[in-house]
Amino acid sequence: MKLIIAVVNDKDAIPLMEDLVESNFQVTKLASTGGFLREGNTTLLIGLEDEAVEQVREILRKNCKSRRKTVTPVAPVGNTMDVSMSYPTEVMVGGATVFVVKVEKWEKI
Ligand code: 2BA
Repeated sequence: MKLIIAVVNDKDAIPLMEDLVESNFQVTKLASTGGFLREGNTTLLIGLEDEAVEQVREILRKNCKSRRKTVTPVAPVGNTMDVSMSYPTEVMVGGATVFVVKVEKWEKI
């Protein structure tokens, strides 16, 4: 038994969940926030049998796209705290960040 924890882009979450449910997987959607961009993303919890992990990884690959995102952190300039300057940089976000975790016990009470 495994638990897949997948952090995905909000835009990919709905079609991805539809695909998972159509394929008879159970999924829980959590609203989450990335620590670096401080933007909303979606975390999915998928409990499944070991032999189904590859099928879910394939569904994730099919539905989750990488996207370029421009970040503009604000850096202080000189010694003054109130003057700042922005340095836009580009980061590549996703497709999906996927953790596959061993589940010791799974029960519905
Ligand atoms: P964020 O933390 O908002 O990160 C968004 C993207 O910014 C990352 O994309 C990566 O390209 C870049 N990035 C993150 N930290 C960085 C840093 N210290 N310096 C430079 N660039 C950095 P992804 O790697 O595709 O991650 C997408 C989202 O997945 C993350 O959003 C975070 O919510 C989650 N995530 C990724 N790795 C994780 C991990 N090891 N543990 C927990 N969550 C993770």
